[in-house]
Amino acid sequence: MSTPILHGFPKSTYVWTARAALSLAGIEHDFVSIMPPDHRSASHLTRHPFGKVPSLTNPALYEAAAIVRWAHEVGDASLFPADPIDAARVDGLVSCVGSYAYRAIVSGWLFAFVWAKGERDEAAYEVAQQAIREVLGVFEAQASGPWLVGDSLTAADLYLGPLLFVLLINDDGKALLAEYPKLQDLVSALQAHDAFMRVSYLNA
Ligand SMILES: N[C@@H](CCC(=O)N[C@@H](CS)C(=O)NCC(=O)O)C(=O)O
Repeated sequence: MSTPILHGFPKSTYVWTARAALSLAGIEHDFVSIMPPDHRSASHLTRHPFGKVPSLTNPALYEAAAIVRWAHEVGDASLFPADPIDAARVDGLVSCVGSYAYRAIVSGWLFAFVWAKGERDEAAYEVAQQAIREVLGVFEAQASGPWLVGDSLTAADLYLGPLLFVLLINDDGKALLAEYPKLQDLVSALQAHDAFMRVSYLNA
């Protein structure tokens, strides 16, 4: 089989998730960096019809979930627990990252405030921080520690982990994370995981 090629923004959390799944599974891949607005180009739309990243070629797959699932099925790492209920819990947490955590941390905090220019609306910033607390509190309550489900790394950790690293960008984010000891332990466990860190957006 030809070498898989992953296309994406170097700093994307979802790209890190997908690359981490390949890396943990022992699937060598090439990474092709694309930057906005190229994710809307005709050539990228052939790879991802909704103009998002990540996408993979060899085999052609789009959406992080598809890439993570393929890595789990064909690679060396088990990213979903064998127990059906635990596997379903992983799916639930992955869905929560896409539906709630990404919005709170990336759209509602990083883009809206940390990277935004101009004077900050402090009341709105506090609301944004509170939205992160609401999401992280749910993950903290459910986490086994250090991993989210069970006693080993799963796809759920590969999804939430890159978002937790976003919080390390400044002191406010670090203070938020410090409120959640099990999630801090998750970050430490991931920091010690070579296959995860090797494809980190921190290296991009
Ligand atoms: N549902 C997608 C979401 C991926 C996603 O939102 N990627 C962001 C970068 S982190 C993106 O492509 N943003 C470009 C845009 O929304 O225009 C997945 O799970 O792969």
